[in-house]
Amino acid sequence: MNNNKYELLKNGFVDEIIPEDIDLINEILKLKKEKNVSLMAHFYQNKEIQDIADYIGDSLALAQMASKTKSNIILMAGVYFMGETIKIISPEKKVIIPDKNAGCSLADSCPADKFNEFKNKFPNHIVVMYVNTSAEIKALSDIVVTSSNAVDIINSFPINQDIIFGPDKNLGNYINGITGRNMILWDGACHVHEKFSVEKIVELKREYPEAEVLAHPECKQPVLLISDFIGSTTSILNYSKKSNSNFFIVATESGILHEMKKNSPNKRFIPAPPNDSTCGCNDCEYMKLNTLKKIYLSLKYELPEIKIDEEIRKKAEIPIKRMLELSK
Ligand code: CIZ
Repeated sequence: MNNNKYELLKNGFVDEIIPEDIDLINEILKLKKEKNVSLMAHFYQNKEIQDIADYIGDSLALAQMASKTKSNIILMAGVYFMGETIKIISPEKKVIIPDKNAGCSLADSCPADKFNEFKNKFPNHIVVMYVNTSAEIKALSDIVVTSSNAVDIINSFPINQDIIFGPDKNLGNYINGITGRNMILWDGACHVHEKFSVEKIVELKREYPEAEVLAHPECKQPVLLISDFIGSTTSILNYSKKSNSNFFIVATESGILHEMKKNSPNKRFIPAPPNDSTCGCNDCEYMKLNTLKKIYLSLKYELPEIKIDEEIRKKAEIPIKRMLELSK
């Protein structure tokens, strides 16, 4: 077996032939215990990953959990910026991810050099950045927000405070509408949330008039306008538990449906369809790069590990800690 780190990670994840009859779940649980690892899984992961995680949640809840856990190693099953966020606030911990290629179209839509030029045009504005960004972008920000706390955090600033918000223009527009602000928006978007088809959702509503449409604020405005409830993954989940309705059309990444069904087994959930698919659901291909096999090998070799330049990490920690402080 070749244990050279470069060889193991040639493709951004550990690739090794494993016996066909291996019980991956059992092996993962054993390694997790032996090495005292916390396995964190985002709501958008495949259900078999969610089912073996120590914690499942949105990026805010996972970052909060990670800073409290006693484990020395955290395996973040999500996308790269989520692992980076955990490493920024818990630098003493080893943070590993199953596949380094699990990126985020939204984070990629905001490169640090271009954003810095943009920011310099508005010297009197504070920079409020959505968590879906690189460590370099967080280092250029005054405060980080997630979709769970964005409205409250922005409302905590005086109404005349000038704000740059990024990278998601749909979320930014939605927050501008709710808070009565006129934040300057970076022109970025999430390729999953942008794709929901308002026509197909309306068709479904015609077929099932009793169904409520639940949408994430990263969706485009026409989808938000026909929704019964708009919120972060956690808010959508909580809404579906409390609502008197028994039927929901869900306009966010379809991984969240697993937790929704677990919490409300007698209710019906269907994914809102995107405009370019026949399968009728909307998956993030980056989130879905994580597999049980990659998790097993990642735990075995403690690779790939997230490393961040210390100067950038220290700068990026300030706006995240500000957010965590305001979200207690
Ligand atoms: O912040 C997160 O975890 C994401 C990407 C979405 C949400 O609404 O929870």
